[in-house]
Amino acid sequence: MKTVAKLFLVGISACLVIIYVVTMPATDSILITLRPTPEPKTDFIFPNPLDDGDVGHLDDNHIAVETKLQTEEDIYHDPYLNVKYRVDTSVVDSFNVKEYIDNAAHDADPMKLNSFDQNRSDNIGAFRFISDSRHWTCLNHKEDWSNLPATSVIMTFYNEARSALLRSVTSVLKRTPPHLLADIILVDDCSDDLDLGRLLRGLDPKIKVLRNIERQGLVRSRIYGALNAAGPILTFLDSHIECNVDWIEPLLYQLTQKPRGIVSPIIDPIKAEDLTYKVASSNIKGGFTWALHFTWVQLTAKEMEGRHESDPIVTPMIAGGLFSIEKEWFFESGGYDMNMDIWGGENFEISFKNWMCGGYLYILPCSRVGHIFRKKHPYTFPDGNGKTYSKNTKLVAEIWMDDYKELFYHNRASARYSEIGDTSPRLALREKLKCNNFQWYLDNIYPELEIPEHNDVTISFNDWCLDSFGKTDNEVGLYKCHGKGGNQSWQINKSKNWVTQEDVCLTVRNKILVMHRCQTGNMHQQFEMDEDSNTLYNSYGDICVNVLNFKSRVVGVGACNKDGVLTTKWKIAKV
Ligand code: LR7
Ligand code: MN
Repeated sequence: MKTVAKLFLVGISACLVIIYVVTMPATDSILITLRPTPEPKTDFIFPNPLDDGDVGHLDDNHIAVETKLQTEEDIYHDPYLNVKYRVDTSVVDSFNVKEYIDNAAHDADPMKLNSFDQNRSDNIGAFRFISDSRHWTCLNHKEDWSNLPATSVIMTFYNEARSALLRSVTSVLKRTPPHLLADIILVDDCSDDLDLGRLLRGLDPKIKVLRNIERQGLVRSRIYGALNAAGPILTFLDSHIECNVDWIEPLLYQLTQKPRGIVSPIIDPIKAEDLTYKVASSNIKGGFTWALHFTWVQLTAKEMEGRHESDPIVTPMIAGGLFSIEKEWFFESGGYDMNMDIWGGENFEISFKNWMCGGYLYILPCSRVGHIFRKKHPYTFPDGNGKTYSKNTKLVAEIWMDDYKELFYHNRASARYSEIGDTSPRLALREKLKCNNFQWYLDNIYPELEIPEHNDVTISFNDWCLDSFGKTDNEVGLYKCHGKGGNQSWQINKSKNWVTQEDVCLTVRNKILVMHRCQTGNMHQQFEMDEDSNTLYNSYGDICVNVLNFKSRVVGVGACNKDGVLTTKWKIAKV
């Protein structure tokens, strides 16, 4: 492990970094007086992070002890603390919460800088009480927690809202037993605000603040943090989270039982619009699409059989931001792929690698951490978001997915042209760790993942091809066949009757055709190719895809008169 760590050190030294190490004297503690526990509430709603909708109701078995914060008024008139900032600043000796938060950059639009409501975040302040979202049986755990290893907590951040970062750190300090917390490594990924990270040294002597003098992205920042971590366990967290009660013990305990692997808490959603803390279902796991998009998926019927809500969830993927791993295994298994920039992709590589190379991934429902889910990135990507994501996921496909990389390219055509540099060191790692192949992963870890046929085709009429023009929710039309695939290349999914490009489906909308996100069961997206008559049929409307006006290249749906002239006969050909 030492040589691997050294290799990383050599790599990271190229990234030019400055280290601020804590020299603050020990402050007593930042504990504040606990308020009395309100009566449990039973009307919490499960949000499904997959679609941000509510998919069920929390039953009486969950320990919900938080009053819901709904409106601005609720925040100001919190019955337990009648101050703007909900932390007793007098007990944080060297740290002035109000000054720290007030001196952050703000915009007139509170959603602008962070893609979540910064004012509400500021008003909550350094700490708040949140629903204890665990199932009640988690309280009766049988594991012996008396001899657990300590963890280092690593948080990297770029232009995070001060109040959110502060609350993330405070929740770690207050909800982690001190003997289980080796240190907190904050890696400032070259944020504009120099004080954002470094002032937090004043919070607690366990905090180390490192700062990149050039933005590196979360992968290289996390490695840098890991190299400076003192504990035998590494716990990575995003910088806008709130740890819940007893969050760390189940993670650490599991790693003592089975050291080579990765454990994640259930990630409870904190809503970006109002910062309310929601309770996530414990019956979902991480999955992905062939375009390498992370998704949440329901556990299969087989997995649900005899399942208890507090049982570990065996997951094909982790979301990526919140997990614990033994430091030794993290480095032995190659850390992260240092070629990945800014954001995205690293969760695929660490997930595939762990399963394929002798590790495992569990989500532990008795460990809960809240995370602010937002709808868009608040920050810029130096090379653009799409290009960066293509590059990072292409590294995953080329290194870990064997021939299945072709499926990835079919679904993310732009990645074919991404420059990814030399993959040989990572391929050598795969050799060295004697990893199973991707087929093994699919068969054993994610057998229910549908494997679409490779059937890139053009759908044409008199040398004019059906063309999506590369846009979603926009009219599909005809364009002279150019033979280059791209927006004229279609996949026909025979089991779902979808006609797709990447993750979007040909969809009937008001008699015309558009591309729209594929939705299982959406009848407007189901087409059958009638091979005798060469018509494209939508059984729901009993209608066919027709050229409506050849002159203006308008395509839509209309009558199916399969023998007559009304219905367009399409030619399907391999690209
Ligand atoms: O250049 C950057 N440098 C950074 O240090 C860009 C980001 N970051 C930091 C950032 O401040 C944050 O703390 O990296 C962290 C993750 O960035 P987010 O919060 O913008 O990402 P996310 O929550 O949208 O994305 C999820 O997927 C990412 C893929 O690269 C990472 O794995 C995130 O950690 C991950 N977050 C979670 O798993 C939380 C649950 C979300 C889901 C699903
Ligand atoms: Mn995040």
